Amino acid sequence: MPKLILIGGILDLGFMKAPLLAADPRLDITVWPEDDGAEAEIAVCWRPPAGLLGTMPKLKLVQSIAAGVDGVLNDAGLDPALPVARIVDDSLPAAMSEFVLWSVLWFHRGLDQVVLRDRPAIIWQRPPQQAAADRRIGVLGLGEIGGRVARALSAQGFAVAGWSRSPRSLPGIAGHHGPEGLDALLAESEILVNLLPLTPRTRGILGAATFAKLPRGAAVINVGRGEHLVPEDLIAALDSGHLRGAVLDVFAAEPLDPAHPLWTHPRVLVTPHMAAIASDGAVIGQIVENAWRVACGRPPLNPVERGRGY
Ligand code: NDP
Ligand code: OXD
Repeated sequence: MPKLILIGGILDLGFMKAPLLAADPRLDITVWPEDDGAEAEIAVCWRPPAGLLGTMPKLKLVQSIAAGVDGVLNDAGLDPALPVARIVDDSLPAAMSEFVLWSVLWFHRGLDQVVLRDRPAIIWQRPPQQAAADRRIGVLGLGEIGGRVARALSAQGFAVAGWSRSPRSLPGIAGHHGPEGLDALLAESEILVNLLPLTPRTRGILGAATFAKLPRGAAVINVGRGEHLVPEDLIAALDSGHLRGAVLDVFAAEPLDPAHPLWTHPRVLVTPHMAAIASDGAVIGQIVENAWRVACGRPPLNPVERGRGY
């Protein structure tokens, strides 16, 4: 079996050793930093320290334990020809659809006005209500997860538009694509949901220029990556009244610094990167399957297209 090393930059992945060995006792597993990875052939990673993978000369596969691969692809020393695989699991779009639906309802039903942290507690006042069909939602990213979320919102009756890099045709979803398609989507989005992967093109996309193109009173839900958001631009847009509120699940540095102003902003809900968590069975199963594939010289499950960056 190929030598497998567990690497977590901000999280010790040593806890995965026992379930991996339970799934297949023949696996040869070490944990970074006790092992420096000089002999490792498969690196199983969550946000490895920058530059580390480039120091492991025998790697045949980099396996992300997450759906997002930004944390491994931003390693300048990574051989461009090295295969990278991610987790694709049906539990992710299902869980993400629940989380986004809840966040959308928070704004759509005006709960953000009823449960505001900066208002006196005892006020009997109904916020205005409108039909789901009249609520326009824009979803950035129509991939494995974003596409399913867009369809779940549409099935709930919302007017949904989506944005992707290449043209995507999803039943009931108004499709936009490419840089030239973004402004049209933003102009129509009362609630903007971000489910893009983090790449050089999407970093900082939730910033002042994007917010200015949203209708006044729009809300933002960020479940992609923290680096998509420019926090000071969000706070400025909220404080000016241009944006109504935000639900934020992901942050550039996690856990979010206790002193960060987003924690206490009255129009922001912070959640701890919980929107969608792949089942242990899927993560362990895909790692074991890919270890065998490497052993047999076969391509991995769920490979990432290195050239496009996601
Ligand atoms: P996919 O790779 O399947 O889909 C990505 C989508 O984004 C595709 O539709 C793609 O377009 C589009 N896209 C990529 N780059 C651009 C661009 N420059 N302009 C326009 N559209 C672009 O990703 P998933 O749906 O599986 O996951 C999305 C992200 O969700 C992950 O990368 C991760 O960051 C995040 N995530 C967050 C979780 C959480 O708990 N908060 C849990 C799981 C994932 P095209 O269709 O043309 O390829
Ligand atoms: C993922 C995540 O990418 O947990 O899977 O964010």
